[in-house]
Amino acid sequence: MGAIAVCPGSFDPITYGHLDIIRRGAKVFDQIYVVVLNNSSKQPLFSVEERIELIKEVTKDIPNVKVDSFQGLLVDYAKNVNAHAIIRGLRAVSDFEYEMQITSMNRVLNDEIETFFIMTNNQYSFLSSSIVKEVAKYNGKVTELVPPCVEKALKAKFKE
Ligand code: COD
Repeated sequence: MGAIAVCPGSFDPITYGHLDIIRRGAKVFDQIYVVVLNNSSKQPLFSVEERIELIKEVTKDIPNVKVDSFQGLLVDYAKNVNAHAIIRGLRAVSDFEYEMQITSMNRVLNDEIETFFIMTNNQYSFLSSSIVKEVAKYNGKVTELVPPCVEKALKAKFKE
């Protein structure tokens, strides 16, 4: 059995920043589960189903990626799929405090699963789903920030 990692997030919606972390993770681990979870401090724009469809579309060329969703704790999901690791991306120093908090909490909940951080690609260091939604909401161009199907979905969402 190879090494299995879970790449968790809100992915509301998936951006080129997320995709870069998934692609790089998929080169190191044998199997990656990209899982949409609920972040209780965020109010999502896209439904879980919509987010899953977009992630599936943009990762369809990566054979060792599976896309899923889960209602509950990340560590419980990780255990369900026999994962050895959690992958998270790090952008600026501002990510660090939050990441350290959830990593420590996850370790208290299950100390057998290790969290690995992948440093953002410089090109995407400023990029977040929130910034993309803000730009798209006011009709700004997001072509360099998200894959074409996500850009289309954002346009449709803000027309509603
Ligand atoms: N470059 C590099 N990495 C990036 C970029 C970028 N431009 N953009 C985003 N990322 C990384 C983020 O750092 C993160 O690692 C990942 O991509 C996903 O980001 P988001 O913003 O979509 O997801 P989050 O941070 O909202 O996800 C939080 C979870 C949903 C994973 C968390 O709330 C969770 O685990 N919820 C389930 C309940 C639980 O178990 N809670 C934890 C107990 S404390």
